[in-house]
Amino acid sequence: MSIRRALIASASILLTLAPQVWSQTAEVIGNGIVRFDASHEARINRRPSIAMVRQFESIGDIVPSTHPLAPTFSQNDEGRFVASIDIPANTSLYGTGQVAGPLLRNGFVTETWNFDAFGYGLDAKNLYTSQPWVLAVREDGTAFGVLADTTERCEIDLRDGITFRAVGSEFPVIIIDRDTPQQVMEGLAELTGTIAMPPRWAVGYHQCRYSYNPDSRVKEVADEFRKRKLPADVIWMDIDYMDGYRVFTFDPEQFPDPKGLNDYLDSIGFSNVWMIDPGVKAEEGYFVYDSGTQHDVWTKKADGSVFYGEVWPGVCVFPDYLNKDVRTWWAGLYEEFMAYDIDGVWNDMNEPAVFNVESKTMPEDNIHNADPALGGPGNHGRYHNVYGMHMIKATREGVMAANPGKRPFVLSRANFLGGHRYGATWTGDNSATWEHLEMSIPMSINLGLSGQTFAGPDIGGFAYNGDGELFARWMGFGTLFPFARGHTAKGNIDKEPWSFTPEVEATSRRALERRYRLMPYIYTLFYDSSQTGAVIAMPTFFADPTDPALRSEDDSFLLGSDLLVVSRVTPESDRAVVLPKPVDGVPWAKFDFESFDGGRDSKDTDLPDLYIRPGAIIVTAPVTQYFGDRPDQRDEITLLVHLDSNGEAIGTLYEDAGDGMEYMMGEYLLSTFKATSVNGKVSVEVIAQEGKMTPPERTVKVRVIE
Ligand code: MIG
Repeated sequence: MSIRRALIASASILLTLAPQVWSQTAEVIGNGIVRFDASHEARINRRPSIAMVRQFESIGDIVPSTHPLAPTFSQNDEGRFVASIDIPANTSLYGTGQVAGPLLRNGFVTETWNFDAFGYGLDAKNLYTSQPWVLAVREDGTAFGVLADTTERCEIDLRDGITFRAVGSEFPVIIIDRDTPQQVMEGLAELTGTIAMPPRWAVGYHQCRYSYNPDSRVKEVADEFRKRKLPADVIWMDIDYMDGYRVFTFDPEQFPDPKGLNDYLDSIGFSNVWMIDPGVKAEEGYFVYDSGTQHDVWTKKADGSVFYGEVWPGVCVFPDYLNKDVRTWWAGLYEEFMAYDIDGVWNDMNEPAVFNVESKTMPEDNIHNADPALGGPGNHGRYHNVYGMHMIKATREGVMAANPGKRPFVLSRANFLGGHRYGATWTGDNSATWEHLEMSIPMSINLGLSGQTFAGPDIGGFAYNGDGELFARWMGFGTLFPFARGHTAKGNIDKEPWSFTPEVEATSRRALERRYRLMPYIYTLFYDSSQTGAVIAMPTFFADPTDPALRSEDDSFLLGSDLLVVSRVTPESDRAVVLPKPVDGVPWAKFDFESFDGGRDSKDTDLPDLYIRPGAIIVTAPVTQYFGDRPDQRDEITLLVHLDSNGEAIGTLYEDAGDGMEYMMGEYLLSTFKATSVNGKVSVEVIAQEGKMTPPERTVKVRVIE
């Protein structure tokens, strides 16, 4: 280990006092969770963790070599600090954040460096978010996770075991070793937190484009959804609503009355999300610039002067979100903004993207006046990957202060491990190609396996036009991702569900109706995730981690543990997909919503096949056009029941007001349904109920799936 030798050589005095101070350390910080440091000195000088919810203290040290996965630490020729973990044969690797290519990550090398990757390909090394984390599943289905706790640029090399090579100081490695991959993911949530429970509208379908403008076009699109009975909850305002791309302003010609627009949208059941970027136009007389200058919030260059970079508005300055006072200032800007009845905020370009430099971001020697709790002042290289994360932390605080008592919704393009605590994310500027359609499944799944489960792609693809077939297929399964939003780039053809053919519109409607029928189930998954860290869209192998045949299956995914979504990701739509094995002789059962719509659903081969797990009850409800349309889908529910080999099935339903924080005070209802078959007759009872909400009077239908 060359680092140890180097340190010994330069610190001979310590060597004579206590040579053992140089050996690796290992401390237990949770159930099955051990943190390793390269040395006692590295442990003492360790930088604060930004990924984790708190600085976990040791609850007992162990001898590192007694741990089967103990990393080896070293320093390489390029000066990077290296941590390597040997893995048992036939271990499957996942996670590593927002990565291009297939689900199974063995053999890949990626790097954590948030990057504005417009038009990225299958071989992209780094995209918009960074998650230095690997989920490893052993041959027998037991699992462990490895977290390299560094914010610096870090290579993740999965060609031979697991190796992290990071710029900057020695970082600790945290290993979570548990029985199942699900338990490892819950362990990651113990360290890095869970997603917050979103408002129910944000779990609906979102319609976006770059950009809907002027405001009359926004209304037109929203109206069209209602007229055509295409369920949707949210419409998005991209940058062209701003006055010359100045954040927190509105174009006086195109968006003269944002409140009026939002109120109109609200009257037809649409929530709204508006974009805010980090680049602030450097222009005297512009209130955000003047106020920021007065509060000295701009990120500085190495020489201490303000850093200027070009983005949409021209020459800009960039708030130093790593500083608490700056975050407070930024949060304060949302008070007036949200008062236009804005519901949600979209923070884009926060890698940060900078146009007029080769690196496409700030110089790495820029200086952030970071809080002591984050590690104190340091250069941009060190804080680059957490710049966007702290932007949305501040945005979220501002949104919450402006709309007290409401659940915030923030979407961010850049983020870091643990940043799922502050906002949802999407997979950036993908393309309207079959390759990207296919890749959108594993990319979203690996993001979820890296803590960011509230995620999804631009449905339909951002760059290029694509065609109706591609769009229909993408809507088919894309509407079943946790974050479901259609989007497209400027200059492209219209890409609303009705923009292609009547057939494409019909497929889109069926896909949207499926999401809204499944809304009680999906909303329950969000609740579970917010409580335990459970991943919402999981890889199919989570159904049976012991089955090697499922380990690289990435055309399908599990939406919660009870619903398998099998998509057709090639134009030929005939690719074979491996299904989970029957459970005690009972296969996963294919179902559709045929009985609800006279057979249209099942015959549409652009829609994914849906399967229910043996022993599961999936709670569905009649279609609504939006949240609040049919208050909260509580007056009628249909239980989809697939009995196991004992003739039983179980499912849960979480209900609350759909917004607000009262649910945290017990204002919710969590019901557990149990179905039992006796002499061929299936009966269902509520076997447990939790929460203070009064159970509603409602029709409960039961549909047995075989
Ligand atoms: O450089 O705001 O990824 O979703 O539509 C383009 C315009 C800036 C990039 C985002 C995209 C958004 C677009 N933005």
